Amino acid sequence: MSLMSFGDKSLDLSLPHVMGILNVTPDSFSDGGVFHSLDAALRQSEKMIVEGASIIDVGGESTRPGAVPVSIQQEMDRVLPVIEAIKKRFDIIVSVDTSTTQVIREAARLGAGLINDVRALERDGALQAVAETVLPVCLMHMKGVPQTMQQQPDYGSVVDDVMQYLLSRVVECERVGIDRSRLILDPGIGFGKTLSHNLSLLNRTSQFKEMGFEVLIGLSRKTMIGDVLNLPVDERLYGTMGANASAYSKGARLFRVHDVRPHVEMLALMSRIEREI
Ligand code: 7PJ
Repeated sequence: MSLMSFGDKSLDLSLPHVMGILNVTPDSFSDGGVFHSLDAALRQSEKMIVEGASIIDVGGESTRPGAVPVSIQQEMDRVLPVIEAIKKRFDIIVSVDTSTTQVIREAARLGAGLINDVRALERDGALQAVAETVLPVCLMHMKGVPQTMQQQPDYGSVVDDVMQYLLSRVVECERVGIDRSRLILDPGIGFGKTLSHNLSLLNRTSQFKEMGFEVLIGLSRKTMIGDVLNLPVDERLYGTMGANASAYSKGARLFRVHDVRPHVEMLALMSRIEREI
């Protein structure tokens, strides 16, 4: 057992867990933003819960390459009613995919169980906002900003650079009183990385785990899958599952995906085989 507390619930992170993606942006690239309305968001949440998701990740800011920034008020209006409605209706951990201090505060108040920040709490006040809760936080690495991050990203050694960055954010978290037992690390697949960078990071997933942190991987339907297979976004499920299976075998235990049931079933087999001696 390796229990981590997510607000009012806990997960055993010796087992794999699926985090279902719930985009509440009008421009979400792979689901066309069809879950913009509260009703549709609740239906999609219920589907993912029935399919075995352990966490629903609610995001109101598109961070796809080239996406335009969203105002704080817009993000609050999109995300908070959805979090509140899911917590009222279902017995599930809700994660909030945000970098915005006000959203972190309000989401925590409404019962969110995880703060998922693609900017690793770099925005003003974000560290403090998380420190004022008891929630875990996923620190993701991104090089640059979404508008321009895919324009010739460059590293000395991508694995070392990403590791060093995340460890520097761990130090900042500890400085404000966020214990390292609350931290989850994510190499940030597709965030300021070439295909080769993404593949190297996945190949070395175990290095992040060996630093003593739980690892979350988000690669569902991303460009790297399309680049390897030469397939459009709606045909990337099998590739996504292969890459996530690899990450599982290298120690990742949290998987942020669009397609919940296929991953729950794949990971159930991966996990059973690993545990049978
Ligand atoms: C990630 C994320 C990821 C974490 C997005 C997309 C882009 N959060 N939010 N890790 N990606 N922790 O889903 O294509 O990789 S948004």
